[in-house]
Amino acid sequence: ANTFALVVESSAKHPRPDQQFTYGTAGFRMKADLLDSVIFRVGLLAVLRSKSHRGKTVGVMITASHNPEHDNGVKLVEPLGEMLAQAWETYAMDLANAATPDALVAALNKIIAAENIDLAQHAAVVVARDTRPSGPALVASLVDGVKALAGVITDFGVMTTPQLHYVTRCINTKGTPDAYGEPTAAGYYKKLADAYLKIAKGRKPLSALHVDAANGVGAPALRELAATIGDQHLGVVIANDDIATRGKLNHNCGADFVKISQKAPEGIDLKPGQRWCSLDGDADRIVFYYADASGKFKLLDGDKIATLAAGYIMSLIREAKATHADGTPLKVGLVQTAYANGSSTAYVRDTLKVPVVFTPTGVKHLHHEAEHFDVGVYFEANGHGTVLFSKAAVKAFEATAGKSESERAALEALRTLSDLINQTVGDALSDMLMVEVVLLGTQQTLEAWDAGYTDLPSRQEKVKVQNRALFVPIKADTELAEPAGLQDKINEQVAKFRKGRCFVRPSGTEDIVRVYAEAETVQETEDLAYTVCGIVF
Ligand code: NG1
Ligand code: ZN
Repeated sequence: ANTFALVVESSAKHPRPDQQFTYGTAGFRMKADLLDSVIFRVGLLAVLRSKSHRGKTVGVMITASHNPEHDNGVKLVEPLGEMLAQAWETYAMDLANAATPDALVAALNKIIAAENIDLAQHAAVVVARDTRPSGPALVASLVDGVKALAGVITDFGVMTTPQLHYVTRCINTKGTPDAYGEPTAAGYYKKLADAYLKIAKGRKPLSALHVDAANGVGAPALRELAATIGDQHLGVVIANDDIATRGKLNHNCGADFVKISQKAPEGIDLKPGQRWCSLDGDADRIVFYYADASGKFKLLDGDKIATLAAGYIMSLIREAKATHADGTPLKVGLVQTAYANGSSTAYVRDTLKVPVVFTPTGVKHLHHEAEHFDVGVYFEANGHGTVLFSKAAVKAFEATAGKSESERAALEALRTLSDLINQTVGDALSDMLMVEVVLLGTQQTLEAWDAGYTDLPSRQEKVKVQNRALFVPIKADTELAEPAGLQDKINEQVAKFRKGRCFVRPSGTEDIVRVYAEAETVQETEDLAYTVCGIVF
């Protein structure tokens, strides 16, 4: 019998539009109505990936994050919650772009041969989706794909992206020394709440935190989390929590809107003295903000979160006198991208005295680099990031005895932080609690947190071009190798501005080219950004 008879039969129900698909910085992402065939084929790939991991469970998240509601997307998650291995991105594209049934079967056979896959091996897949109206039909396409290769699939319904990463890791580590928690949404809330309460109990609560949930999955998730924690220990007021009305998701609200437009979500009354934050559409990004005494909007973005976390954790390590067993210091490092504000980089290097490493855009790159440290703090300026603790660091926190009360308290705080902070992926809810814990510990206002350094004015623009594939970024996205000569023209402009910095790169999630500029003043920054947009266009 033909092994792939069911694949061929099912794939006919998911016809492929005449279009080239790319697995970019955030998986496959585009208009939702183009995704049916792609997601069916991702179902096939997920089964093969599970088989190649000897039956370990693989995760699939259906979301387009901060992008418009009519978009959707899909990302694969490895068994321990990491992002998909590079080679498999190519396989994903081979499958998605196979133009005929024969080509599809050939692409499957190629993967099976290259990865030495035993088709008789059991396969398990878990899926979750955000609140987009296109989600349920796409989950059905995925189920068809998984079943066409005889895999078993569990649907977790609506979840945040980090929750799906969490349950995937929990399932695969259950009953082992590396067990990560209960593989359910309730288990997730309990894990975060327990860790948060260990630190927050007995501390003077901060004022209420207003949360713009982008009218997305973060709203119900945060409500559950806050209920698990209890409002005597965490006062949250949720705004933009309408997930029922079409067209509201991410619309003039959410972390991306706030970061790019550098203003509060529309329709929100931001009063001086209030504490605010915004999540994005799948709750893996968060940015904070407030209005200063004069009412001016002030943003605390991913760079600010990273410096807050790095500074606090370093002070705890110092206090705890935690080192490796042989007495060598724990290596703390920070990972940024070209979008990090120049002032933040200078602050980390010169004031915090923490090494900074740069990677290309996209969290998979940052995550990978952060793993090289004992405490690796990584954040994109847009608010996506987390803190990774190496096994050696966790061991040091557990093995260090602590000679005084303050040493023991610092060690306990470090252990708790490693539970509170999502180790699989950037997580807005976990990051929110991390920030709260730091601010609780130091009883800081958002204003005091912001005082560490002053952002250089910055500006991000989008330029629609004929073919963005012609733009080839190099040097961690800070320069273009192609089109020939373009980088020289950009450099020529940058040289004219005080503290000027500008780079251009093709987006991995939208059909545009991004232009980022920084300079001494707002006016100069705008001039630089617009001049370079003109050159690119
Ligand atoms: P693209 O569209 O490739 O710039 C955006 C973000 C990335 C990352 C991905 C995934 C910026 C400038 N870019 O990628 O950092 O978060 O989306 O969501 O914020
Ligand atoms: Zn997101």
